[in-house]
Amino acid sequence: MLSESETFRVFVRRNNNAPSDKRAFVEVSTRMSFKKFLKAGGKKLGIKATRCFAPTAGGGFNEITFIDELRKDDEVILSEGEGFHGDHSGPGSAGQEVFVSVLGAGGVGKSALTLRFVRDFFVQDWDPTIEDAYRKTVNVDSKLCTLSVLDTAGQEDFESLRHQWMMDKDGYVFVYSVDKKQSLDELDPFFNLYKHINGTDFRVPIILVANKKDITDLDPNKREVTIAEGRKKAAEYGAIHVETSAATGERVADVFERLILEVRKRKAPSKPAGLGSKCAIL
Ligand SMILES: Nc1nc2c(ncn2[C@@H]2O[C@H](COP(=O)(O)OP(=O)(O)OP(=O)(O)O)[C@@H](O)[C@H]2O)c(=O)[nH]1
Ligand SMILES: [Mg+2]
Repeated sequence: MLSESETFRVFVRRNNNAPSDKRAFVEVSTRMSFKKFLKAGGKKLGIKATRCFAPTAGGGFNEITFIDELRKDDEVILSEGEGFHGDHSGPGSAGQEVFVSVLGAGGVGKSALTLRFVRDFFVQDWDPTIEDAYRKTVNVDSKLCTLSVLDTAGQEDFESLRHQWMMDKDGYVFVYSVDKKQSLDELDPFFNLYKHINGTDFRVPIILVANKKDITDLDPNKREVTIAEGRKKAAEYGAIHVETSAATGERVADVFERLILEVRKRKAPSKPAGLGSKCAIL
Protein backbone atom coordinates (compact mmCIF):
# COMPACT_ATOMS: atom_id res chain seq x y z
CA MET A 1 0.00 0.00 0.00
CA LEU A 2 1.33 3.44 -0.89
CA SER A 3 1.53 5.74 2.10
CA GLU A 4 -0.24 9.07 1.95
CA SER A 5 1.87 11.98 0.80
CA GLU A 6 2.65 14.43 3.59
CA THR A 7 3.64 18.08 3.29
CA PHE A 8 5.61 20.02 5.85
CA ARG A 9 8.01 22.92 6.22
CA VAL A 10 11.78 22.67 6.57
CA PHE A 11 14.14 25.59 7.20
CA VAL A 12 17.29 25.90 5.13
CA ARG A 13 20.48 27.84 5.78
CA ARG A 14 23.73 28.29 3.89
CA ASN A 15 26.74 26.33 5.00
CA ASN A 16 28.84 29.19 6.36
CA ASN A 17 28.62 28.90 10.13
CA ALA A 18 27.00 32.31 10.55
CA PRO A 19 23.79 32.03 12.57
CA SER A 20 22.84 35.58 11.55
CA ASP A 21 22.77 34.52 7.92
CA LYS A 22 19.60 34.26 5.91
CA ARG A 23 17.18 31.45 6.74
CA ALA A 24 14.50 30.39 4.30
CA PHE A 25 11.91 27.68 4.27
CA VAL A 26 10.95 25.02 1.77
CA GLU A 27 7.64 23.18 1.51
CA VAL A 28 8.59 19.51 1.44
CA SER A 29 6.38 16.72 0.17
CA THR A 30 7.30 13.17 1.17
CA ARG A 31 6.80 12.22 -2.47
CA MET A 32 9.33 14.74 -3.85
CA SER A 33 12.81 13.60 -4.84
CA PHE A 34 15.78 14.63 -2.73
CA LYS A 35 17.29 16.33 -5.77
CA LYS A 36 14.20 18.47 -6.16
CA PHE A 37 14.39 19.45 -2.50
CA LEU A 38 18.05 20.50 -2.92
CA LYS A 39 17.13 22.52 -5.97
CA ALA A 40 14.23 24.29 -4.22
CA GLY A 41 16.29 25.01 -1.10
CA GLY A 42 19.27 26.19 -3.11
CA LYS A 43 17.09 28.54 -5.11
CA LYS A 44 15.78 30.17 -1.92
CA LEU A 45 19.33 30.72 -0.69
CA GLY A 46 20.77 31.74 -4.05
CA ILE A 47 23.16 28.79 -4.27
CA LYS A 48 23.41 25.59 -6.30
CA ALA A 49 22.89 23.13 -3.44
CA THR A 50 24.22 19.60 -3.85
CA ARG A 51 24.50 18.39 -0.24
CA CYS A 52 22.40 18.66 2.89
CA PHE A 53 23.31 18.34 6.59
CA ALA A 54 20.57 17.78 9.17
CA PRO A 55 20.73 18.04 12.97
CA THR A 56 21.13 14.83 14.99
CA ALA A 57 19.68 14.03 18.39
CA GLY A 58 23.19 14.33 19.84
CA GLY A 59 23.47 17.98 18.77
CA GLY A 60 25.70 17.39 15.75
CA PHE A 61 24.96 17.36 12.04
CA ASN A 62 24.82 14.41 9.64
CA GLU A 63 24.72 14.44 5.91
CA ILE A 64 21.38 13.13 4.66
CA THR A 65 20.49 11.85 1.21
CA PHE A 66 16.82 10.84 1.40
CA ILE A 67 13.65 12.92 1.63
CA ASP A 68 12.28 10.72 4.42
CA GLU A 69 15.18 11.77 6.65
CA LEU A 70 13.72 15.28 6.82
CA ARG A 71 11.40 16.14 9.70
CA LYS A 72 8.87 18.95 10.10
CA ASP A 73 10.54 22.25 11.11
CA ASP A 74 14.03 20.80 10.77
CA GLU A 75 16.68 23.43 10.18
CA VAL A 76 19.12 22.01 7.69
CA ILE A 77 22.33 23.28 6.15
CA LEU A 78 22.76 23.24 2.39
CA SER A 79 26.17 23.19 0.73
CA GLU A 80 27.42 23.54 -2.82
CA GLY A 81 29.54 20.40 -2.41
CA GLU A 82 31.91 21.42 0.36
CA GLY A 83 31.93 19.69 3.73
CA PHE A 84 29.89 20.78 6.72
CA HIS A 85 30.63 24.35 7.82
CA GLY A 86 33.28 24.89 5.24
CA ASP A 87 35.56 22.08 6.26
CA HIS A 88 37.67 21.79 3.12
CA SER A 89 40.15 19.25 4.40
CA GLY A 90 38.90 16.52 2.08
CA PRO A 91 37.89 16.71 -1.56
CA GLY A 92 34.19 17.59 -1.57
CA SER A 93 33.62 16.05 1.81
CA ALA A 94 33.06 16.87 5.44
CA GLY A 95 36.61 16.36 6.61
CA GLN A 96 38.34 13.24 5.48
CA GLU A 97 36.27 10.77 3.46
CA VAL A 98 36.60 7.11 4.36
CA PHE A 99 35.16 4.33 2.18
CA VAL A 100 34.21 1.06 3.85
CA SER A 101 32.46 -2.15 2.84
CA VAL A 102 30.37 -4.25 5.21
CA LEU A 103 30.82 -7.91 4.29
CA GLY A 104 29.76 -11.34 5.47
CA ALA A 105 27.27 -14.16 5.04
CA GLY A 106 23.54 -13.64 4.51
CA GLY A 107 21.47 -12.73 7.56
CA VAL A 108 24.34 -11.94 9.96
CA GLY A 109 23.10 -8.37 10.38
CA LYS A 110 25.17 -6.29 7.95
CA SER A 111 22.22 -4.08 7.06
CA ALA A 112 20.99 -3.94 10.65
CA LEU A 113 24.43 -2.76 11.83
CA THR A 114 24.73 -0.22 9.03
CA LEU A 115 21.26 1.22 9.63
CA ARG A 116 21.76 1.27 13.40
CA PHE A 117 24.92 3.30 12.84
CA VAL A 118 23.68 5.62 10.08
CA ARG A 119 20.06 6.16 11.16
CA ASP A 120 19.96 4.76 14.70
CA PHE A 121 17.13 2.32 14.30
CA PHE A 122 16.84 -1.46 14.23
CA VAL A 123 15.38 -3.34 11.28
CA GLN A 124 13.44 -6.37 12.53
CA ASP A 125 12.77 -7.92 9.14
CA TRP A 126 15.32 -9.65 7.03
CA ASP A 127 15.12 -8.08 3.59
CA PRO A 128 18.14 -9.49 1.72
CA THR A 129 20.32 -6.73 0.34
CA ILE A 130 21.72 -6.49 -3.17
CA GLU A 131 23.81 -3.38 -2.56
CA ASP A 132 23.09 -0.16 -0.64
CA ALA A 133 25.28 2.85 -0.04
CA TYR A 134 25.07 5.31 2.85
CA ARG A 135 27.03 8.34 4.04
CA LYS A 136 27.37 9.72 7.50
CA THR A 137 29.51 12.55 8.81
CA VAL A 138 30.90 11.86 12.25
CA ASN A 139 33.18 13.63 14.65
CA VAL A 140 35.95 11.29 15.77
CA ASP A 141 38.72 12.62 18.00
CA SER A 142 37.56 16.20 17.28
CA LYS A 143 37.96 15.73 13.53
CA LEU A 144 35.14 15.40 11.06
CA CYS A 145 35.02 12.37 8.83
CA THR A 146 32.49 11.40 6.20
CA LEU A 147 32.04 7.68 6.15
CA SER A 148 30.78 6.13 2.91
CA VAL A 149 29.40 2.73 3.86
CA LEU A 150 28.68 0.06 1.26
CA ASP A 151 26.22 -2.51 2.61
CA THR A 152 26.59 -5.65 0.51
CA ALA A 153 24.74 -8.88 -0.23
CA GLY A 154 25.52 -11.98 1.79
CA GLN A 155 23.63 -14.30 -0.52
CA GLU A 156 25.90 -16.56 -2.55
CA ASP A 157 24.09 -15.60 -5.77
CA PHE A 158 26.02 -12.33 -5.64
CA GLU A 159 29.45 -13.85 -5.07
CA SER A 160 30.69 -12.49 -8.39
CA LEU A 161 30.28 -8.92 -7.07
CA ARG A 162 32.51 -9.40 -4.05
CA HIS A 163 35.72 -8.32 -5.73
CA GLN A 164 34.11 -5.10 -6.90
CA TRP A 165 32.72 -4.36 -3.43
CA MET A 166 36.17 -4.74 -1.91
CA MET A 167 38.12 -2.66 -4.42
CA ASP A 168 39.35 0.82 -3.49
CA LYS A 169 38.23 0.71 0.12
CA ASP A 170 39.93 2.29 3.11
CA GLY A 171 38.67 -0.37 5.51
CA TYR A 172 36.33 -3.31 5.95
CA VAL A 173 33.75 -4.48 8.44
CA PHE A 174 33.64 -8.31 8.40
CA VAL A 175 30.50 -9.54 10.15
CA TYR A 176 29.52 -12.91 11.56
CA SER A 177 26.75 -13.89 13.92
CA VAL A 178 27.66 -15.31 17.34
CA ASP A 179 24.80 -17.79 17.12
CA LYS A 180 25.98 -19.27 13.83
CA LYS A 181 29.44 -20.82 13.58
CA GLN A 182 29.15 -21.27 9.84
CA SER A 183 28.90 -17.50 9.39
CA LEU A 184 32.42 -17.14 10.84
CA ASP A 185 33.82 -19.78 8.48
CA GLU A 186 32.14 -18.02 5.57
CA LEU A 187 34.38 -14.99 6.10
CA ASP A 188 37.51 -16.84 4.91
CA PRO A 189 36.80 -16.27 1.19
CA PHE A 190 36.43 -12.54 1.92
CA PHE A 191 39.81 -12.55 3.66
CA ASN A 192 41.38 -14.35 0.68
CA LEU A 193 40.04 -11.60 -1.56
CA TYR A 194 41.29 -9.00 0.92
CA LYS A 195 44.84 -10.39 0.65
CA HIS A 196 44.60 -10.47 -3.11
CA ILE A 197 43.49 -6.82 -3.28
CA ASN A 198 45.37 -5.24 -0.38
CA GLY A 199 48.33 -7.51 0.28
CA THR A 200 49.21 -8.87 3.68
CA ASP A 201 50.80 -5.93 5.49
CA PHE A 202 47.44 -5.01 7.10
CA ARG A 203 47.70 -1.40 5.97
CA VAL A 204 43.96 -1.51 5.25
CA PRO A 205 42.13 -2.25 8.51
CA ILE A 206 39.48 -4.89 9.12
CA ILE A 207 37.08 -4.82 12.05
CA LEU A 208 35.79 -8.32 12.75
CA VAL A 209 32.29 -7.92 14.16
CA ALA A 210 30.60 -10.64 16.19
CA ASN A 211 26.97 -9.54 15.92
CA LYS A 212 23.69 -10.57 17.62
CA LYS A 213 25.29 -10.57 21.04
CA ASP A 214 21.87 -9.84 22.56
CA ILE A 215 20.68 -13.32 21.57
CA THR A 216 23.39 -15.01 23.59
CA ASP A 217 22.99 -12.54 26.47
CA LEU A 218 19.42 -13.79 26.78
CA ASP A 219 20.24 -17.44 26.22
CA PRO A 220 23.92 -18.44 26.48
CA ASN A 221 23.10 -21.85 24.99
CA LYS A 222 22.54 -20.15 21.66
CA ARG A 223 26.20 -19.12 21.39
CA GLU A 224 28.04 -21.09 18.70
CA VAL A 225 31.20 -18.94 18.55
CA THR A 226 33.03 -18.16 21.80
CA ILE A 227 34.80 -14.86 22.33
CA ALA A 228 38.12 -16.75 22.27
CA GLU A 229 37.32 -18.25 18.86
CA GLY A 230 36.36 -14.83 17.53
CA ARG A 231 39.61 -13.33 18.82
CA LYS A 232 41.62 -16.14 17.30
CA LYS A 233 40.08 -15.46 13.91
CA ALA A 234 40.70 -11.74 14.36
CA ALA A 235 44.40 -12.45 14.96
CA GLU A 236 44.49 -14.47 11.75
CA TYR A 237 42.93 -11.57 9.83
CA GLY A 238 45.08 -8.88 11.54
CA ALA A 239 41.72 -7.49 12.61
CA ILE A 240 40.18 -5.79 15.62
CA HIS A 241 37.48 -7.89 17.26
CA VAL A 242 34.23 -6.32 18.56
CA GLU A 243 31.07 -8.01 19.81
CA THR A 244 27.97 -6.00 18.95
CA SER A 245 24.21 -6.03 18.90
CA ALA A 246 22.45 -4.12 16.16
CA ALA A 247 19.25 -4.82 18.11
CA THR A 248 20.30 -2.94 21.26
CA GLY A 249 22.93 -0.77 19.56
CA GLU A 250 25.68 -2.11 21.86
CA ARG A 251 29.12 -1.17 20.51
CA VAL A 252 27.86 -0.44 17.00
CA ALA A 253 29.28 3.11 16.93
CA ASP A 254 32.59 1.71 18.29
CA VAL A 255 32.96 -0.41 15.17
CA PHE A 256 32.86 2.49 12.74
CA GLU A 257 34.73 4.95 14.96
CA ARG A 258 37.51 2.47 15.56
CA LEU A 259 37.71 1.82 11.85
CA ILE A 260 38.12 5.56 11.16
CA LEU A 261 40.86 5.79 13.80
CA GLU A 262 42.66 2.78 12.29
CA VAL A 263 42.41 4.23 8.78
CA ARG A 264 43.95 7.50 10.01
CA LYS A 265 46.66 5.70 11.95
CA ARG A 266 47.66 3.26 9.23
CA LYS A 267 47.62 5.91 6.51
CA ALA A 268 49.84 8.29 8.45
CA PRO A 269 53.06 8.38 6.39
CA SER A 270 55.55 8.93 9.22
CA LYS A 271 54.32 6.16 11.51
CA PRO A 272 53.22 2.92 9.90
CA ALA A 273 51.44 1.87 13.09
CA GLY A 274 49.40 -1.27 12.93
CA LEU A 275 51.68 -2.89 10.40
CA GLY A 276 52.12 -6.46 11.31
CA SER A 277 50.18 -5.87 14.47
CA LYS A 278 48.10 -8.78 15.50
CA CYS A 279 44.66 -8.82 16.99
CA ALA A 280 43.55 -5.92 19.15
CA ILE A 281 40.49 -6.11 21.31
CA LEU A 282 38.13 -3.27 21.92
N1 LIG B 1 18.51 -10.31 17.75
C1 LIG B 1 19.19 -9.72 16.79
N2 LIG B 1 18.78 -9.82 15.51
C2 LIG B 1 19.51 -9.19 14.56
C3 LIG B 1 20.68 -8.44 14.85
N3 LIG B 1 21.18 -7.94 13.70
C4 LIG B 1 20.35 -8.36 12.73
N4 LIG B 1 19.34 -9.10 13.24
C5 LIG B 1 18.24 -9.74 12.49
O1 LIG B 1 18.76 -10.68 11.58
C6 LIG B 1 18.03 -10.64 10.35
C7 LIG B 1 18.99 -10.36 9.21
O2 LIG B 1 19.53 -9.07 9.37
P1 LIG B 1 20.09 -8.23 8.13
O3 LIG B 1 20.73 -7.02 8.68
O4 LIG B 1 19.04 -8.04 7.10
O5 LIG B 1 21.19 -9.25 7.58
P2 LIG B 1 22.22 -9.02 6.38
O6 LIG B 1 23.54 -9.49 6.85
O7 LIG B 1 22.13 -7.62 5.90
O8 LIG B 1 21.63 -10.04 5.29
P3 LIG B 1 21.83 -9.97 3.67
O9 LIG B 1 21.49 -8.58 3.23
O10 LIG B 1 20.88 -10.99 3.13
O11 LIG B 1 23.23 -10.34 3.36
C8 LIG B 1 16.96 -9.57 10.53
O12 LIG B 1 15.75 -10.18 10.88
C9 LIG B 1 17.48 -8.71 11.66
O13 LIG B 1 16.46 -8.10 12.41
C10 LIG B 1 21.09 -8.35 16.23
O14 LIG B 1 22.09 -7.73 16.61
N5 LIG B 1 20.31 -9.03 17.15
MG1 LIG C 1 21.55 -6.81 4.16
